[in-house]
Amino acid sequence: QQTLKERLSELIPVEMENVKAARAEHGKKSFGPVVVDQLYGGMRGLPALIWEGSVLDAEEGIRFRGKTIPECQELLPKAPGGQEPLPEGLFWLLVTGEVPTQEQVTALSKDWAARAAIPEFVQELIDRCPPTLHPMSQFSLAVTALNHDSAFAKAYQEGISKKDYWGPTFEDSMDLIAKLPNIAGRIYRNVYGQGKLPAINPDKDYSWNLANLLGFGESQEFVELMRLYITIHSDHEGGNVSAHTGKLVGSALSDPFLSFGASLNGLAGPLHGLANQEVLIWLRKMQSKIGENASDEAVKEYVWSTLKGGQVVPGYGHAVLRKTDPRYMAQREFALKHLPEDPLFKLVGQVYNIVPEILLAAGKAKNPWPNVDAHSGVLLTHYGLTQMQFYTVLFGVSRAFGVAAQLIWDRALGAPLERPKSYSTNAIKQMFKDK
Ligand code: FCX
Repeated sequence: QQTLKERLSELIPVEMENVKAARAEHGKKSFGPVVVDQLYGGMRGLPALIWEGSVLDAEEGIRFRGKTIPECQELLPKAPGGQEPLPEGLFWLLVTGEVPTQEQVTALSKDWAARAAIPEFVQELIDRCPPTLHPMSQFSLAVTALNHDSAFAKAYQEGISKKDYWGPTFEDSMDLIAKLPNIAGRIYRNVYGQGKLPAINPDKDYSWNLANLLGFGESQEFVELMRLYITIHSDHEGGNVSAHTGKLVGSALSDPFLSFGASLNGLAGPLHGLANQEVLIWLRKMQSKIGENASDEAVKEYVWSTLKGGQVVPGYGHAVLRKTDPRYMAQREFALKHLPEDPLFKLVGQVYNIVPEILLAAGKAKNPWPNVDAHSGVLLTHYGLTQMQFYTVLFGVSRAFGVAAQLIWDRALGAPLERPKSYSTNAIKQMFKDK
């Protein structure tokens, strides 16, 4: 049976030809005009990047290599007795565009377990962080420090040829993903005082090991949740802050650890990945203000008070999506199956029935529907992972899959340094003054 690296080495020359052909045929075609408002408006809708792993449709949501989330749930290999896809298979799909066999997925689990140890100085670095330092800052610090042993950085210093960049990038990407559970687990246990970190079990899958390091290895349902969670949070095409940052930094030939460390700093922002923490904080504040089992009227009033206070309703809206996020729906279905009576899940459902109408009435948000972050915290809370400040770390573990897959392809296809053009307001005024 072929390893991922062997399969990749076959696919790279084919894909190089594919890209060459696409550029020869379409290279000079136009997407249409770029207007000044797009420069001021966060580049919304500006076609600017190549991202192979996934493409987002505003109405339908994400597809990983052309496959919807329900299709991935159906097609990707599962753990014995499990129903959710193994993220190992999703990574294989993101990298190759192909669905792996059960054996190939098992081999990836073993490979990652073998690479999982983190250097002692990184352990010490994490241990020396004060528990008051946000888990995302600790996470980013530790990932950045892994650059110490980067195969790519070393090969570059030794004068590696451009055409071979992808090899050490692949090794670093595999190491990166493999080491994240040990980093996340260590941060969790340090900050929340949950005892000593257990060892990685080489006979178990990635999600089981992650769950176990966090102290939830005994809960089959939590392990299943992690499999689903990592799968749906892995990738969301290239323009979101964490994905784009990773690609951008990687374009300077910074190694995957430096690139993904930068991704994490973007994911840590409240309009992006930190929103899953913000949702839970917001729901808890709501409960303390209007009580549990509050009426629809009271919830409505609370939502309006958030908007009137000049704050966003966390977990709602999206820069690109215009319908309910299928990642929200996948989590809702998980909840309906495993925790239909959970009071906080019921509140999330109640909020879902109320918020979109209010956001529409308020008339600003282009998308009134919930995104992925509106649901994840409730599931984690249900199983006892109640420390909201840790939630974005799990998003970060997942997002490594998508960013790493693209970094490998960027180096394989010789993606150049990113350097878009910027203008000052005065330059724009000058440029268009007579037009
Ligand atoms: N609550 C209140 N106001 C909202 C809103 C919300 N949930 N969503 C958008 N708006 C407001 C914007 O703040 C903006 O107001 P302004 O004109 O005063 O600046 C206006 O509506 C237009 O914004 P819009 O074009 O719809 O949205 P953007 O593309 O600018 O921003 C995000 C998209 C996601 C940042 C925005 O919807 C938001 O702030 N949502 C809440 C935070 C959140 O859930 N983020 C997570 C997103 C994602 F899933 C992830 O990355 O994890």
